[in-house]
Amino acid sequence: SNNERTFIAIKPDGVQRGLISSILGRFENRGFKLVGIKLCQPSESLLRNHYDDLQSKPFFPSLLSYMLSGPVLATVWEGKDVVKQGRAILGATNPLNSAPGTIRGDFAIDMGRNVAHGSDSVESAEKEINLWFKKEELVEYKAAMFNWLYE
Ligand code: DAT
Ligand code: MG
Repeated sequence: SNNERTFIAIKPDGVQRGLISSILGRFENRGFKLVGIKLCQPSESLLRNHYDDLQSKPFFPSLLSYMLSGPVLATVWEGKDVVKQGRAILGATNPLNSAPGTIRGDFAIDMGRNVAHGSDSVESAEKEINLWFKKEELVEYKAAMFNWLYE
Protein backbone atom coordinates (compact mmCIF):
# COMPACT_ATOMS: atom_id res chain seq x y z
CA SER A 1 0.00 0.00 0.00
CA ASN A 2 1.08 3.57 -0.66
CA ASN A 3 0.12 4.83 2.81
CA GLU A 4 2.46 2.81 5.02
CA ARG A 5 3.98 5.00 7.71
CA THR A 6 7.27 5.04 9.60
CA PHE A 7 8.72 6.98 12.49
CA ILE A 8 12.05 8.68 11.81
CA ALA A 9 13.77 10.72 14.52
CA ILE A 10 16.88 12.86 14.35
CA LYS A 11 18.72 12.21 17.60
CA PRO A 12 20.33 14.96 19.75
CA ASP A 13 23.70 14.69 17.96
CA GLY A 14 22.04 15.06 14.55
CA VAL A 15 20.14 18.15 15.70
CA GLN A 16 23.18 19.73 17.39
CA ARG A 17 25.41 19.01 14.39
CA GLY A 18 23.03 20.84 12.06
CA LEU A 19 22.10 17.75 10.06
CA ILE A 20 18.31 18.17 10.08
CA SER A 21 17.96 19.39 6.50
CA SER A 22 20.52 16.91 5.14
CA ILE A 23 18.73 13.99 6.77
CA LEU A 24 15.15 15.04 6.00
CA GLY A 25 16.19 15.94 2.45
CA ARG A 26 16.99 12.33 1.72
CA PHE A 27 13.44 11.27 2.59
CA GLU A 28 11.94 14.18 0.64
CA ASN A 29 14.13 13.52 -2.38
CA ARG A 30 13.21 9.86 -2.41
CA GLY A 31 9.59 10.91 -2.71
CA PHE A 32 8.22 10.08 0.72
CA LYS A 33 5.51 12.31 2.16
CA LEU A 34 6.02 14.13 5.45
CA VAL A 35 2.89 13.80 7.59
CA GLY A 36 4.20 14.80 11.03
CA ILE A 37 7.13 16.80 12.40
CA LYS A 38 8.07 18.37 15.74
CA LEU A 39 11.14 19.32 17.69
CA CYS A 40 10.85 17.97 21.21
CA GLN A 41 12.66 17.09 24.39
CA PRO A 42 11.42 13.55 25.09
CA SER A 43 10.90 12.51 28.71
CA GLU A 44 12.72 9.59 30.28
CA SER A 45 9.47 7.62 30.50
CA LEU A 46 8.74 8.15 26.79
CA LEU A 47 12.26 6.96 25.93
CA ARG A 48 11.97 3.91 28.20
CA ASN A 49 8.76 3.02 26.39
CA HIS A 50 10.31 3.73 22.97
CA TYR A 51 13.31 1.46 23.71
CA ASP A 52 11.29 -1.02 25.79
CA ASP A 53 12.98 -4.06 24.20
CA LEU A 54 16.48 -2.79 25.13
CA GLN A 55 15.97 -1.98 28.83
CA SER A 56 18.01 -5.00 30.00
CA LYS A 57 20.98 -4.33 27.69
CA PRO A 58 24.25 -3.16 29.26
CA PHE A 59 24.35 -0.12 26.95
CA PHE A 60 20.83 1.01 27.93
CA PRO A 61 21.90 3.66 30.52
CA SER A 62 24.22 5.35 28.02
CA LEU A 63 21.57 5.10 25.28
CA LEU A 64 19.09 6.78 27.62
CA SER A 65 21.42 9.63 28.63
CA TYR A 66 22.39 10.18 24.98
CA MET A 67 18.75 10.44 23.95
CA LEU A 68 18.05 12.82 26.87
CA SER A 69 21.05 15.04 26.06
CA GLY A 70 19.26 17.47 23.74
CA PRO A 71 16.34 18.07 21.42
CA VAL A 72 15.07 15.32 19.14
CA LEU A 73 13.32 15.98 15.83
CA ALA A 74 10.43 13.53 15.56
CA THR A 75 8.98 12.89 12.10
CA VAL A 76 6.48 10.60 10.40
CA TRP A 77 6.81 9.67 6.72
CA GLU A 78 4.33 7.98 4.45
CA GLY A 79 4.76 5.95 1.26
CA LYS A 80 5.11 2.53 -0.30
CA ASP A 81 7.36 0.23 1.79
CA VAL A 82 8.53 3.28 3.75
CA VAL A 83 9.50 1.23 6.84
CA LYS A 84 12.00 -0.93 4.94
CA GLN A 85 13.10 1.94 2.73
CA GLY A 86 13.63 4.11 5.79
CA ARG A 87 15.91 1.51 7.36
CA ALA A 88 17.86 1.27 4.09
CA ILE A 89 18.24 5.06 3.90
CA LEU A 90 19.47 5.08 7.53
CA GLY A 91 22.01 2.29 7.15
CA ALA A 92 23.21 -0.30 9.65
CA THR A 93 22.95 0.37 13.41
CA ASN A 94 26.72 0.34 13.80
CA PRO A 95 28.23 3.02 11.51
CA LEU A 96 31.21 0.70 11.00
CA ASN A 97 28.84 -1.43 8.92
CA SER A 98 26.78 1.39 7.40
CA ALA A 99 27.41 1.72 3.67
CA PRO A 100 28.53 5.09 2.33
CA GLY A 101 25.45 6.75 0.84
CA THR A 102 23.36 5.91 3.88
CA ILE A 103 22.72 8.51 6.59
CA ARG A 104 24.79 6.70 9.20
CA GLY A 105 27.38 5.74 6.59
CA ASP A 106 27.80 9.38 5.64
CA PHE A 107 27.39 11.17 8.97
CA ALA A 108 28.30 8.85 11.87
CA ILE A 109 31.25 7.02 13.39
CA ASP A 110 30.09 5.59 16.74
CA MET A 111 27.09 3.33 17.41
CA GLY A 112 26.25 5.51 20.41
CA ARG A 113 26.14 8.63 18.19
CA ASN A 114 24.39 7.30 15.11
CA VAL A 115 22.37 10.50 14.42
CA ALA A 116 18.97 9.08 13.52
CA HIS A 117 16.34 6.49 14.36
CA GLY A 118 13.97 4.57 12.11
CA SER A 119 11.24 2.05 12.95
CA ASP A 120 12.26 -1.54 12.26
CA SER A 121 8.83 -2.97 11.35
CA VAL A 122 5.31 -1.84 10.48
CA GLU A 123 4.21 -2.90 14.01
CA SER A 124 6.93 -0.91 15.80
CA ALA A 125 6.24 2.05 13.49
CA GLU A 126 2.63 2.06 14.65
CA LYS A 127 3.68 1.85 18.30
CA GLU A 128 6.29 4.61 17.93
CA ILE A 129 4.03 6.98 15.97
CA ASN A 130 1.34 6.64 18.66
CA LEU A 131 3.92 7.16 21.37
CA TRP A 132 5.51 10.32 19.93
CA PHE A 133 2.51 11.95 18.22
CA LYS A 134 -1.09 12.75 19.02
CA LYS A 135 -3.50 11.84 16.23
CA GLU A 136 -4.26 15.51 15.52
CA GLU A 137 -0.55 16.25 15.02
CA LEU A 138 -0.50 14.07 11.89
CA VAL A 139 -1.64 15.74 8.69
CA GLU A 140 -3.46 13.97 5.89
CA TYR A 141 -3.13 15.45 2.43
CA LYS A 142 -2.63 14.39 -1.15
CA ALA A 143 0.93 15.03 -2.30
CA ALA A 144 0.91 16.95 -5.58
CA MET A 145 3.65 14.71 -6.98
CA PHE A 146 1.84 11.44 -6.15
CA ASN A 147 1.16 10.46 -9.76
CA TRP A 148 4.75 11.19 -10.74
CA LEU A 149 6.04 8.80 -8.05
CA TYR A 150 3.63 5.89 -8.28
CA GLU A 151 2.65 3.92 -11.36
P1 DAT B 1 18.53 0.67 15.53
O1 DAT B 1 18.66 2.08 16.08
O2 DAT B 1 19.35 0.49 14.29
O3 DAT B 1 17.10 0.25 15.35
P2 DAT B 1 18.53 -0.95 17.93
O4 DAT B 1 17.06 -0.71 17.98
O5 DAT B 1 19.00 -2.36 18.02
O6 DAT B 1 19.18 -0.32 16.60
O7 DAT B 1 19.25 -0.13 19.10
C1 DAT B 1 18.84 1.18 19.40
C2 DAT B 1 20.08 2.04 19.59
O8 DAT B 1 20.85 1.54 20.68
C3 DAT B 1 21.04 2.01 18.39
O9 DAT B 1 20.71 2.98 17.42
C4 DAT B 1 22.36 2.30 19.05
C5 DAT B 1 22.23 1.65 20.41
N1 DAT B 1 22.82 0.31 20.41
C6 DAT B 1 22.29 -0.81 19.86
N2 DAT B 1 23.07 -1.87 20.05
C7 DAT B 1 24.15 -1.42 20.74
C8 DAT B 1 25.33 -2.03 21.26
N3 DAT B 1 25.57 -3.34 21.09
N4 DAT B 1 26.22 -1.24 21.91
C9 DAT B 1 25.98 0.09 22.08
N5 DAT B 1 24.88 0.72 21.63
C10 DAT B 1 23.98 -0.02 20.97
MG1 MG C 1 15.59 -0.13 16.72
